[in-house]
Amino acid sequence: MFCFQCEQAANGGCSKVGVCGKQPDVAALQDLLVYTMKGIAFWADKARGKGVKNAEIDHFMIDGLFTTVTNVDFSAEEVAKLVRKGATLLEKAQTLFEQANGGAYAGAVPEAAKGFTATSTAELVALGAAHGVKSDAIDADVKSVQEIIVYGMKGYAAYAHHALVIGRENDEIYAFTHKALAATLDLTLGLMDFVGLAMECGRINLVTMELLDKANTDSFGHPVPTPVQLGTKAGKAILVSGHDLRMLEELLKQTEGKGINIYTHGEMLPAHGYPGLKKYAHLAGNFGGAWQDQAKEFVNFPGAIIFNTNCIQRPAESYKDRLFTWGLVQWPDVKNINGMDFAPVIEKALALPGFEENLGQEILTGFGHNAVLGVADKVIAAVKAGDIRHFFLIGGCDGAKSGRNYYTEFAENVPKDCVILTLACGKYRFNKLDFGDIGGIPRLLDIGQCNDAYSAIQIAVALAGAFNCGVNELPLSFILSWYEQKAVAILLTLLHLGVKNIKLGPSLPAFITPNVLNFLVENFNIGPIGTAEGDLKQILG
Ligand code: FSO
Ligand code: SF4
Repeated sequence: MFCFQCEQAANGGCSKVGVCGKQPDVAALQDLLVYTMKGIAFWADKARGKGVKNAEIDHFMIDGLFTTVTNVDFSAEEVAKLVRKGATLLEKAQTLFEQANGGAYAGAVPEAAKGFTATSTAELVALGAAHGVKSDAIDADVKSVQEIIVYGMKGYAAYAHHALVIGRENDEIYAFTHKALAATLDLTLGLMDFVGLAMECGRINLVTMELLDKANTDSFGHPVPTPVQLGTKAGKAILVSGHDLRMLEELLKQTEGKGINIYTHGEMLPAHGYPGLKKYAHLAGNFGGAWQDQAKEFVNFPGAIIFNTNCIQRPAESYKDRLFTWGLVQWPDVKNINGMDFAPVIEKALALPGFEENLGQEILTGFGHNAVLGVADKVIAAVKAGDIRHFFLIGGCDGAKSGRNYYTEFAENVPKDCVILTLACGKYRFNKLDFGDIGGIPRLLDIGQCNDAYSAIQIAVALAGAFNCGVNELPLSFILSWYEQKAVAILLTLLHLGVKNIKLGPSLPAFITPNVLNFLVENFNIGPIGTAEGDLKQILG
């Protein structure tokens, strides 16, 4: 195996077993899934060129890409099932094209688009091992940008999937997915073609985040500033981890009046701010820290636990029997709920002791674009009066590697006349600290999940409009932490929007070659984080 798609990649790439826990057979099957999707894309893109498309194929690409995101699917059997389905959809896509074309394709067909006959899991693993990231002999810089695009697509596929659960989709996302995956098979394309596609991938992620924002806010209302309880309430308990709000809503409905309290974990924290979710009195509070602490924290959760997206880690034996996954998330031997019937989770929670009443600290969430722009006049006046000197967006993913204390130190050292905007699970590095307020405006504003980068962009664009300048001229700095592929998608969105001077850490991606890094530095002045003190000094002059 070889995988270097996330920040914790060992020594430039995991080659024996994933630091995340991904086994070589699963890695090979995920590589084969991506390879198969490239083949599907070859035909689907051409079929679209003839005016023909197919919803099953489009949806499969979203599911397949999301499945290969870090910490989503660790089950060889489940990934193998998707590969088999992919092989039949490849044939379907080819047939669609040939029917529309009135005959076979006249040009050269790349190997990936020819399909395969292997079906047993062992055969598929062997085939996948021959089609890994490093299997094609192409220029290292081209490969680097191709991987950036594929990871960006994996990132927005997660968001497209959440939107689809709510019944929202956008054909532009599918069209680009086919076009860009097919492009990775086109040997006539050069480095700058892929750079162009990478920027377009950033735009498509913006389109996807907007789609999801609309799906979420139309369904549950706009988030409002909301205190969230970090202690526990007496009663049975279910912990929900992940990003999917529709799944949480369904669980809230099914547990109403049963004496079960629902707690959020990790990226579910912002759910408390949505009127359509906070109206459930048994949405009780937030439990634990960021995803990488789950194995030690879940031991102490006396109820059922369910993951509706990444980031799942190898479960400890002590809580494995009360752990569930939902939808595409899979861990071998952990029960998966496929669909919206949560009876097994509820039954498990009722059989467990639950919590005693032990209320604790409260923290605030719910500062989406609607809430922040609702008080824009106050914010703008505070900036004009010199009460707010600078905004720092300190956000992104948390992770296990050392060096992430930087973000805590940075937030702690932000001067009192500056405001911190945050989003995604990176906030757990500092969201329990008391930052106070500036004239009633909290100094720490939790915008939401990683996909709520859409909100952050709306806020930045509105501020730029109010001050009649570009986003780069605003007193606003982006201090980002990355871990997995959604962060790649968001970074591409910021680059597509022309955002400069981003500081990125805790380390730079292993899939970026020195030449590609130079390109990013020259064009966007993106740079690695240094020390909190040094970076703050440099930014504030
Ligand atoms: Fe974090 Fe995990 Fe939201 Fe990621 S929980 S690391 S960028 O999945 O998606 O922020
Ligand atoms: Fe390694 Fe990350 Fe790939 Fe897992 S996803 S195998 S940790 S690079």
